[in-house]
Amino acid sequence: MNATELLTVPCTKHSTFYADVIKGLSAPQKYLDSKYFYDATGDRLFQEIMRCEDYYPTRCEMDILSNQSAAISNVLGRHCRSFDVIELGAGDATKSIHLLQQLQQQHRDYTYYPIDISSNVIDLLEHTLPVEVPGLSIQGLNGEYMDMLLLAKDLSPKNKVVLFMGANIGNFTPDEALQFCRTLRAHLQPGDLLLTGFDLKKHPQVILNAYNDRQGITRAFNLNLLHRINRELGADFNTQQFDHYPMYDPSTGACKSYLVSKTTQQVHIAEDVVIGFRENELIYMEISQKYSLEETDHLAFASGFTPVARFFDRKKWFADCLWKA
Ligand code: AVI
Repeated sequence: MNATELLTVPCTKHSTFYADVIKGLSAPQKYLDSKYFYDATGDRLFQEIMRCEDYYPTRCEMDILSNQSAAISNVLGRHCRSFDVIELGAGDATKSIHLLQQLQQQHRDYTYYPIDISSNVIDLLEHTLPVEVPGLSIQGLNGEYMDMLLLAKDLSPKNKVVLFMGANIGNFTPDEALQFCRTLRAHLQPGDLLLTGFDLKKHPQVILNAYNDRQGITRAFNLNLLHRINRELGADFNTQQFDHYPMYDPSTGACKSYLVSKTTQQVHIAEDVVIGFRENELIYMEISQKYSLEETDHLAFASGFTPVARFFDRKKWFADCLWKA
């Protein structure tokens, strides 16, 4: 290794990823933070999940946006005369593009501010969206949601329509979701609007199947985090010694994914940390919280918003809820 290489080798032990992994795997109930699912392989697997038959939320929300964008933009216009659109975690904007196109057709004068933690995502959106939505004014914001919201407020005094789609709110526990919505409300002006995608409570088997798809993609998605720890933190997880175990509790709406250690085993991380697993010991991986409509309204009021409209897919499995600050 030469001097230049030495400078470019990431110091894993000082990374937040390392600290979070060690903290999670040393807790009495072991856990890993689901935000770490999304490395390059995780992104690809998540794209596959969204296309797979058993995982319905993406198709449901696409049904709403592709068929009801005209209705959504009319309601936005009724509640707010002039606004900019901000999207939290814009990704590839495949759903929101329908709304952006509709707003263009209605000659609304707005700027679209996609916010994403990935600069690649922002670069791609800035290049591709103006082609797909001719005339679109777009300014990507690369960073944390709340910091970028403040920046967008500085960039333009207009009211904001904030999009938080894709059932991402479900990856918070109900308490975290309340805290998140309260913080969001504190960053908005009276009259701003928030459109949030909620996956609704439905037949428990349908929900469980979505997180235990027959092709095993969700299983691979969960196990990929162990592979990622091996790759990036020099660990030696044997992923064949872990099972994917999702469970859904219809009484609380919590769908939780775990990995189960199939045997008593030890895993080494970054050479000097040893994590012991008992047979059948769990690693808590992710929550995907499901909501009733009453619960979405309750969340709105408890965080200082007023619910103003809801848009459903044909099956009424998913709701995009519009709240006013
Ligand atoms: C990103 N998020 C809304 C997905 C969900 O449904 O909770 C992540 C996911 N995990 C497994 N499948 C999909």
